[in-house]
Amino acid sequence: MKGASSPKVISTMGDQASRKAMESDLSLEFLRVVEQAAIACAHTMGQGERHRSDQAAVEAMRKELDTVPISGTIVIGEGERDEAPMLYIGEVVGLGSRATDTGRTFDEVDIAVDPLEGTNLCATGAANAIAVLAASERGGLLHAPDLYMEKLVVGPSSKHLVDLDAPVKENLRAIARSLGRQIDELAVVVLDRPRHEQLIADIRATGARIMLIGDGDLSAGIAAAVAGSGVHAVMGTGGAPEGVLAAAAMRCLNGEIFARLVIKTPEHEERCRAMGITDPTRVYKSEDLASGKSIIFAAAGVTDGALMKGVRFFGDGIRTSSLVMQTNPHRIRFIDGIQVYPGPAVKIRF
Ligand code: VTB
Repeated sequence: MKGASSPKVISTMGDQASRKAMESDLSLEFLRVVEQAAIACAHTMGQGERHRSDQAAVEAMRKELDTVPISGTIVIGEGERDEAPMLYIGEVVGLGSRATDTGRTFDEVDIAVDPLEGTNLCATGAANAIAVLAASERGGLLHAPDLYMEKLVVGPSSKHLVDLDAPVKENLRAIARSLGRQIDELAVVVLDRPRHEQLIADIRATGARIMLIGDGDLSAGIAAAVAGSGVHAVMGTGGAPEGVLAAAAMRCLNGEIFARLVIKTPEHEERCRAMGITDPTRVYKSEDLASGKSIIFAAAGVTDGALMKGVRFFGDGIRTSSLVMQTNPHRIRFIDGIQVYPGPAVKIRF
């Protein structure tokens, strides 16, 4: 019988086939997913309504994801099933989530999303809000609980020289040495939060420069892993789910995140156990948080940032700036895209 009751066809070809799918140009499919999320919430920029901004990004991302030829499972999303109507943990997305009788097979892909990283940034029109998605073959992204996570993010030259438990001074000395500069020539990004008072004092005591940010340690982490961005490290405590997304980006950029969950109560412990995390004191690196053989990472700028411009509405269309990366084949693409409005006299600027 045709229709909604037909069984959906999901590939069970195993790891290798799933990785092959990841190596095909799924990355460009994910590009349009983050582009659409970025455009939707960019319409709300500066309106002072963070929830509306987030909702716009979530709805657009969910809708676009359903056109991607995968059987995707959200492993990091907007919350548990009872907390979030869309993009909740465990939700199946993509063409494979729809009943089909075509016999077409879809590969199984795990997906981590942050449809709007920096809801406040978008709501106030501040820099560095991005729409983000990471994907891997099944099982390749840690199912992180929505807790805080201590993080240290650095680029390729410093990654073998720092330690999450080393004093701030030692880490900054090592980073400066690896980059061939003085400590007071470094710029460290820290979320501007009371919990970082001591960390900020410790960094200041070394003479290193600090960029305090209101939100968005994920885009700061990406910047830290890219030479020429003016960011040399990210330090401090932020969200664990975004730590997994940062790890996926590090896998592509050859940077490193060192991370440890902040577990303060028995309830936190229980949440970790429920997600299969047995050693709560573990220091994770990017290979642990995003262990997949094939990783894809896609981000689109919502507001202007260090690596991507924000969404621009120019009358004849919409211009977006995105970063799409993958490990297999290892490729980084900075993409400047234009969605053109219909009309006979449309003008495109270089
Ligand atoms: C936010 C956000 C970050 O962590 O700070 C959040 O800006 C958690 O911190 O980008 P608060 O509860 O203090 O706001 C991030 O989402 C990601 O790490």
